Amino acid sequence: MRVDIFSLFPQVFNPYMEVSILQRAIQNGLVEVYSHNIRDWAIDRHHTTDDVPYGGGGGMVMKVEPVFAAVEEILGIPTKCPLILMTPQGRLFNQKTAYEFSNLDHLAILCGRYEGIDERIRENLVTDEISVGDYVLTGGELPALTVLDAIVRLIPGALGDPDGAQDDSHASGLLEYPHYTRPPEFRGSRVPEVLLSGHHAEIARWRREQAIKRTLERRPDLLRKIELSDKENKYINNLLDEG
Ligand code: JBZ
Repeated sequence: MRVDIFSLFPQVFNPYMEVSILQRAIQNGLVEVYSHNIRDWAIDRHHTTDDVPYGGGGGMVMKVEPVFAAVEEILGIPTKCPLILMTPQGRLFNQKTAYEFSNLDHLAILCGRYEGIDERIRENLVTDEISVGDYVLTGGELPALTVLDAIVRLIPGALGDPDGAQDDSHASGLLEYPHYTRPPEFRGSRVPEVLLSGHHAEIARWRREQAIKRTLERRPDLLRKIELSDKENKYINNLLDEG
């Protein structure tokens, strides 16, 4: 997979790409990531990438020409690969979208800055608009890294573990069960006995129940989106009856 990122701060991607899963995936040739500085395509003497809004008002607007020039030079005309704009106006990113993007051979991400981008970039260049959440950020760079991380770890072989991402929170639609490692007791607080029992079927059942319980307590909205067995639904009803 190839990912091209267009940004006014392309250097912020490097440190993260030099660590963790992303670094290994790049080293193993599973993904190539290129970050491009939009300013390199600003042709005026001051390399201007923003301008005042038509109609007045505060703030600056990202100019259309440098973005078009950058994207067209790197991706070609017409651009063949999806170009995702990171914007608070986009649809919310989730694991389903991460799976969809991870199946692409080539993906491009445009990071907004300033108060906004010239609407013609949206209308004529961008194919998809994504937000990572309902909070205020300064630019699309951190959202782009978030999306990149979520996608790359889904590429087969990106995680060392052959079971890959299947147990992760949200992969099953449930939050994860509680984890413990040694020692078995710490300041009087014990690891649940079932995990020390070596009884694999019991452990699997306990974990599934804990995942359901935790999701019910913290993210009941997620439970409405997934299919549970009759037994699991009974377990939920029991939890609800207990109050
Ligand atoms: C995003 C000005 O550029 C921005 C500002 C906020 C912002 C993004 C880009 S992308 N928030 C999000 O994903 O929620």
